[in-house]
Amino acid sequence: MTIPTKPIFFVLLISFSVIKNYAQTISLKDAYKNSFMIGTALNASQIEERDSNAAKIITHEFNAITPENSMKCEVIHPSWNTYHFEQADKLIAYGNKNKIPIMGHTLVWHSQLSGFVKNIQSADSLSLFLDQHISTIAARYDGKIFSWDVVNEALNEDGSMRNSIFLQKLGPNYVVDAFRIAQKAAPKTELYYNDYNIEQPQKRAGAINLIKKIQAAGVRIDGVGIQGHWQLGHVPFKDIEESIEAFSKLGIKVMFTELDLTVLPNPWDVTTADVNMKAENNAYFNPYPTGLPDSVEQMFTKDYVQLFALFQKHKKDVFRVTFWGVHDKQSWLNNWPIFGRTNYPLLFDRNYQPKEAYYKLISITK
Ligand code: 9MR
Repeated sequence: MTIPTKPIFFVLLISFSVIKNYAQTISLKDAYKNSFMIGTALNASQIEERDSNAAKIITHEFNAITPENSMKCEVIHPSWNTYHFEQADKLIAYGNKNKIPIMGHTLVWHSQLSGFVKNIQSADSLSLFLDQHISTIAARYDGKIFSWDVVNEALNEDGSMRNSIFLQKLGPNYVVDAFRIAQKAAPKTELYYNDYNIEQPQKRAGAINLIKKIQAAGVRIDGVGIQGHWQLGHVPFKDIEESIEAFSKLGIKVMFTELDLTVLPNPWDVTTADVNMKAENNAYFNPYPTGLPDSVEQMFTKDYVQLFALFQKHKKDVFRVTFWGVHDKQSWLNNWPIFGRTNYPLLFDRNYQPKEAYYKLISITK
């Protein structure tokens, strides 16, 4: 046996101590069990347990799972009267086997719509689609999943209704109609409105109006999901706190449903999660292709700690916090708004190792 040279010896020592610490650490879900659920989004390979490293993290850390894409229209309902339930059914089986509640995502969204929906011309046909799509899918999974994001991203930044195909053809009441259809098809499933930037005052006011409108129509809405795609150094803590207070006053659950913190420069002045906005890659916009500098990692830890301290402060009203992915390598933020960057937005790194922020989020609960 050769004696390891010093650097290798230290690398081994450090990695053993990280593994040892991780094995000894209680999980996120246990650390926060008296506060709120801790969830993650799963991609298709994770649902099918083809990602064995992620599989261990998922069952150890999380007590809520959201399909990142498997229940979206283009996957589950590719053409009129044709449904592909395979991926969603696998998710149900995975949730049952591991006893993890499933948060359905999403029934009505202008993005990732199937081609046939985009080509619908008449209001009558679109209304038929809305009814059939929601009734069929929501009824199939009623009692099998915990909740649905019934409508996703129906608002503009100024709080007005987004000019989607649904608004254009059906008018602003389509949101109330969607919840009405869902409540009939899925009496045992919680029903939520989900959107990004609704912590920001103008858009928040729009969301509050929308929720009040659903309630005034006598239709059930159980919660609101603030997505939480935020940027390092610019987390809007004050807006987040005011939103928890304002939304919970409506008598509904408040959740953070797609949490991640991008550490990369933003090509625009605005914070957005609009998947239609894209920019070109270059070295300026991809500054950390081989690793995150310590100084940035420290800011990252600090922002996450401040955020979870805020969630903890409002644990009476915060029902769930879900990360948008298990580890950095799978994050949508590597490819949006610029394709092919190296981003570091989650608590587990590209090698499935927990970051310092992970340990700190657990230690602040003690
Ligand atoms: O994470 C999802 C990514 O894999 C898809 O390519 C993308 C396409 O629209 O959607 C991502 O998830 C989105 C979510 O469904 C709704 N809010 C914004 C999320 C990030 O784009």
